[in-house]
Amino acid sequence: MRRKLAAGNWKMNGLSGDLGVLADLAAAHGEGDVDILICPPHTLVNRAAQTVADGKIRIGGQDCHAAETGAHTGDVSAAMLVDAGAKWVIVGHSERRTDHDESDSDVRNKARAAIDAGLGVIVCVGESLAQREAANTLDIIGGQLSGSIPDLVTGQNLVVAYEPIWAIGTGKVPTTDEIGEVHDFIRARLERRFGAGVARSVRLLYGGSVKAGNAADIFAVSNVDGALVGGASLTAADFSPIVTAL
Ligand code: G2H
Repeated sequence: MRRKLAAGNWKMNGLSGDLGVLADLAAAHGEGDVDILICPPHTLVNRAAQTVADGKIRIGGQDCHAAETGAHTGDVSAAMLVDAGAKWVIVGHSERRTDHDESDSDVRNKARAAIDAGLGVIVCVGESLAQREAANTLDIIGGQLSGSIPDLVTGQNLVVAYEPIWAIGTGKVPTTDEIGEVHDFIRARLERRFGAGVARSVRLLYGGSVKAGNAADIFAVSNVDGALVGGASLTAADFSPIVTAL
């Protein structure tokens, strides 16, 4: 049985004074059966991890470099995230793919480095509006899955997040049928490549304008095991009802 996962992606938001959200979430959901992961900006990873030590909330990074060390000004390695207390890292978010020109093979190398360092990886995939309108969604997702996921994953260290680019931060959300079609496809592709055991265990998250008002409908879709939440993960008031809906 896959455990449900509510993951918050704070993106480039959050100062140390905002970490009270973690205590609020722990107080509200400390005994629940939903895994909670918060991915703050790198500057807060260590302090966030210390804040939730011994609790059930986990802390993750939003990206890592594929190299272990070296002359990469401004970058952070997977080992650095581990050292700071992270357990997971997001790789291949569409904002990284777009803003930093990251290719599938870049994402795959980052994911490999993260797993080698002992992190779990949340690999993001998603189509643009033009690709959906051209009926290319499944081809695009299939290509991203093949290109971005390294061979060494297990059911425990891989999570896949389906985030249609056109739904990110826009308030637009695919229909539940559209989400279900893509999630079923992702599960089938994982089974074809990694076998039924791994595919059955990998958690599939939906991401893109998830809010308290639409979470329950999204979570009722088959093969949706949770959500990767951006804007609505910044406050406990917004995120807590999403956790409860799982
Ligand atoms: C999609 C999501 C979080 P938001 O990027 O990864 O952000 O919930 O703000 O659309």
